[in-house]
Amino acid sequence: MEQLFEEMKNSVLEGEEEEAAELAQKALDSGMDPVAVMDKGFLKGINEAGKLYEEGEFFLPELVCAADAMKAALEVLDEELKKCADNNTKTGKVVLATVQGDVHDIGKTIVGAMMTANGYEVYDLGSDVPNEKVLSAIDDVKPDIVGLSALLTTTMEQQKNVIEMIREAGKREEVKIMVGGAPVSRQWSEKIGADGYSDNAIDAVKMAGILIG
Ligand code: B12
Repeated sequence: MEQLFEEMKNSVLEGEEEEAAELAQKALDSGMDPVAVMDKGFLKGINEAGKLYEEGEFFLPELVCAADAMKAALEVLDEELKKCADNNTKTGKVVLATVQGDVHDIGKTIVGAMMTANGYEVYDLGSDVPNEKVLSAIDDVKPDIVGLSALLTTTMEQQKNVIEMIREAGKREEVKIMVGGAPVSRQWSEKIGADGYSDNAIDAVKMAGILIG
C-alpha cells in the first residue's frame, strides 16, 4: 500500500500523466478509498512539487507537468466520487469558481469532487472566472453556496471584489459564500465578509453542511 502511495506521489513529481491516471485506476480497481488515494498519494506529489519550486529546484515547466499529472489522476478519481454521489440524496447547490486572474484549479476541483461525493449539485465555472460570471451564475443556478478559490496573494482581492459585487447587486442574502485556497485564512474570510472558510476539501464539505444546515 505504502509503495503504491509512493508511486502516485512520484508520478506527479515526474509529470507522468498516463502513469498517474493508471495508478489512480489501479487503486480504485483494488477497492481503495478515492479520498485516501488523493490525500496520501497524489496530493503529496503536488505539495512536494510546490516545495521544490519554492526552493528553486523546479521551474515552471516542471510545475505545469506535475499539475497536469495531478489533474489526470483527479479526473479518474472524480468519476468514482460521482458514482458514490448517485446513492445520496441531493443536499444543496454549489457554484464553484477560481477567481479572475487565477488559473490554479486543482484545489477547487478537489473541493468540487468532495462536494459531489457528498450529494451536492456542483456547478464548476472553472478557473480565471470573471467576477460578473459568478454574479450571473447566482441568477442562473440559484445556488445555496458560492465557493471562491484563490491561490495568489494578488487574486485573493478578487474574492473581496466578488462579495462586494454580490452585495451591491442586492443578492448577498440569497447565498452563503465560502472562500479558500492556500493563502486564504480565517481572518481574511472574516475581513471580507465571507460566511465560511476551510483549508481542505473535507472540512469544506462540513462547513457547507453547517452553513445551509
Ligand atoms: C500547481 C501550481 C501551479 C500550476 C497550476 C495548475 C492548475 N491547473 O491548477 C501552474 C504551473 C499553472 C501554476 C502557475 C502559477 N503559479 Co502556481 N502553484 C502551484 C502549486 C505548486 C500547487 C497549488 C495546488 O494545486 N495545490 C494543491 C491543492 C490541493 O491545494 P489548494 O489549492 O491549496 O487547495 C486546497 C485548500 O486550499 C482548499 N481550497 C482550495 N480552494 C478552495 C475553495 C473553497 C471555497 C474552499 C472552502 C476551500 C478551498 O481545499 C483544497 C483541497 O484540500 C502552488 C504551491 C502551493 N504551496 O500552493 C504554487 C503557487 C500557488 N503558484 C505561485 C505562482 C507565483 C504562480 C505563477 C504566478 C507563476 C508564474 N511566474 O507564472 C503562475 C500563476 C498563473 C495565474 N495567473 O494563476 C505561488 C503564489 C505566490 C503568491 N504568494 O501569490 C505559489 C504559492 C508557489 C510559490 N511558492 O511561489 N502554479
